[in-house]
Amino acid sequence: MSKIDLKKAHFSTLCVHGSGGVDEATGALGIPIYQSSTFAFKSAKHGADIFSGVQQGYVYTRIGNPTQEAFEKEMAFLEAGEAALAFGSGMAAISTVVLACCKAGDNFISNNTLYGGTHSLFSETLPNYNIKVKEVDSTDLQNVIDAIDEKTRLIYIETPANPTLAITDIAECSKIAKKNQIPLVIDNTFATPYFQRPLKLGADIVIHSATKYIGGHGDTVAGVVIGKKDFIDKLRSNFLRDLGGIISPLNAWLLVRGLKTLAVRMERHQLNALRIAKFLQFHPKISKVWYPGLTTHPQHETAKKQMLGYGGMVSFEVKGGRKAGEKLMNNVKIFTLAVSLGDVDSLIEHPASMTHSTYNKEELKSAGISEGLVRVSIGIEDPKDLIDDLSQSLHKINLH
Ligand code: LCS
Repeated sequence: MSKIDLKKAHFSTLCVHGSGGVDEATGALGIPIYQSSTFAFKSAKHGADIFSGVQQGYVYTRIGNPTQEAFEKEMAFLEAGEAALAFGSGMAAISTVVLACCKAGDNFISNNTLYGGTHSLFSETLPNYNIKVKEVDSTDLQNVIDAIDEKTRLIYIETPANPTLAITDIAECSKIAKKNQIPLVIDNTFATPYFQRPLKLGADIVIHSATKYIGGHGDTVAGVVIGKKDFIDKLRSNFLRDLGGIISPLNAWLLVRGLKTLAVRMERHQLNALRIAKFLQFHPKISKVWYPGLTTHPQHETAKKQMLGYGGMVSFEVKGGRKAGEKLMNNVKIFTLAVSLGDVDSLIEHPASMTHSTYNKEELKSAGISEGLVRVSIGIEDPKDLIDDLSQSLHKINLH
């Protein structure tokens, strides 16, 4: 039990202490990994009472587990939500939320620049069940308004978007959602609650791929949903129970550990990313840089209004297009050529052929993902070493 009044604690304190205090039974400082699939009932009546909801208690790890609960409790605090529910991946979280909100015949709206897996779920898998998506450019909210009809059940926005870092105005979008009584979901993976709290801006549900900054160390795949208690209870007791996309106790424990350093990691990611974005912006072999913290970013003003910082993701175009980009990716030494993001290690990848290969040519074009676009996830290494690494690799590109 924690002696701290967590409702009054500030963000960094919540990162360290938000999952609970010292274990009462053993004095263990950290939450134990409750690696158990099932939980014993004290009597037949006790078991029946838990099943019928008369008593609270653990039953089976697909429905709940103390280690998962510690992570969920902490994420609810950090996102300023009532409750949270952990999943085995970001995709499990996203698919479960959409299925909880939409049924056959319904549609939902999303932005048109999404993680490739999310785009594939929305545009290929869900239509097979007669749930249709309308992907629109939500940097202009008139497109969202125009797309709403009587069958629209959800607005789903990734902001900043993967990989172009396009920003949607959350507060304005929430006004549209509220007027039409449609829940607004924000994928907050890129910003993390350290830099952006969508629920405070009027969103109803927040989703994370916890694989990224929440875990932070590239050793866990996980997802989490934060929102109103009624919605989270329904998600757990109906949809997670039936669809089964749960997180393991070990992975929940890794996330609790990762969260302890979220605030300090995000500060360093941002510091490094801004330096690298500025270095790239003035490099003669780079034609364009996307980073919400640069005044040249098309939605910089919206980012400034709704974010407390701009995060650790940078995308850019190398002069010489795809071939030059490949040369850059093949010659870096500190950056690892790999997908995923948000790790302490710096990563580099090519969205059009990797994370966003689920987009066809027209979709890539409308999402603003060119063949020459390179995405970097800036880690917490020394910024000078990272700049030197990009510099030596860019030097190897011959534009003539
Ligand atoms: N949302 C965003 C914004 C993402 O970037 C990803 C994964 C997901 C959801 C899905 O989460 P997962 O199931 O992987 O935990 N993004 C990836 C990326 O850019 N590279 O590899 C995965």
